[in-house]
Amino acid sequence: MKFSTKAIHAGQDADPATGATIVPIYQTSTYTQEAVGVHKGFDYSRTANPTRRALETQLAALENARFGCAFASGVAATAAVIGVLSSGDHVIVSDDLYGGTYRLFSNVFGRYGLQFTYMDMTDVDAVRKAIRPSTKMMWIETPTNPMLTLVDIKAVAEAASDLIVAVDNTFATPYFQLPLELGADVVVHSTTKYIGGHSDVVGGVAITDDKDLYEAIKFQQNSAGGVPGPNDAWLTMRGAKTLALRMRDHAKNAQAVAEFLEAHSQVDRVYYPGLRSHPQHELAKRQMSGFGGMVSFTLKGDDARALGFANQLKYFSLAESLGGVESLICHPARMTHGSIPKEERERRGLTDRLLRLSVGIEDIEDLIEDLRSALG
Ligand code: P1T
Repeated sequence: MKFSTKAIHAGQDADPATGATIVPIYQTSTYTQEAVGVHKGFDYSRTANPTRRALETQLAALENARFGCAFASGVAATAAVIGVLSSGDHVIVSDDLYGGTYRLFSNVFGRYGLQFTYMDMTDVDAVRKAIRPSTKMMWIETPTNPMLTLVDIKAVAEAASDLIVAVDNTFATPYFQLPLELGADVVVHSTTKYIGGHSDVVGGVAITDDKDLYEAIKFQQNSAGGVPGPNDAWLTMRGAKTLALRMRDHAKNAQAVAEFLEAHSQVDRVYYPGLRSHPQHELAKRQMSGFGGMVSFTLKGDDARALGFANQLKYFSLAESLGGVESLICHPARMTHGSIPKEERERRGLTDRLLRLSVGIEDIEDLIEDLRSALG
């Protein structure tokens, strides 16, 4: 099966009970058993629910994997993957990543004795040298949020050999990047973003083809219980059916926006892997089949100018999150990445002047006109 066929059919056979063509929302917490332990494979909805299972099957298929665990948010999925580790274990993490992931690692799991080293994972030799006897996992975000830096998944996976390699594939989506095929062991998504695609539901998923790792994540899912309800699972599954269509338009629009910004006299720097000026454009072409819908940039002038610009846009709403059909603009330093200390942020290039666009799938002429008039 090809990508969109899987998005529309994997896990989504007609309902065995009623013949409903579309997977029903099984709004139930529990299941009547014929006798103790005799049931149809479901006994309690934290453990398993048919609507959630359909979503898990659909999303695993999109990453060419067998197993998926859905969660109530992206950070809940991240927490479940980190939850397979034990106190004293060490994780190497790419040093530019979503602020909420940084906060979860440093301020929650750090207190439980897990150790995190944040580093520039574009330097694979340095990554190899940072491996200690206690290192158990590599955590890669690529492209990174918000600097759109790439990590060479294949090279890091080779350096990591017997470690667990986890990739947050939220920005690229499986439509443009398949980390498991490049040697990663587990993929995490905030399905709140492109997979759900309509900014109307929060969710996450962890996907793997490794049965033991799946069992360990599934144990976390059931034990810590951060599962999505059936309504949220259903909305996410509906959104994911059109992932390919949306991603093609997101990428086409983002390329046009990035090129427009790069050519504008008021713009200082543009970060988009699809630009020839992106330092890792060649890696992007090799590792991804498209460059995604996120564009970051700095304007000439100070941060007050950047904020003023953001407020003047008509179609780009000033909002956190990304990946919906509508365009958004965000000021990462004050919004999504505010939990990262300023010094560390700035070391990564995430200054107070940086703006991040989630380029939607509106007509590109309207988006460019909006940017042009706010820049003017
Ligand atoms: O928000 P949640 O569904 O819990 O997902 C967390 C998350 C994980 N990974 C990446 C790469 C993310 O970007 C996010 C969430 N990010 C935003 C809300 C944002 O605006 O960047």
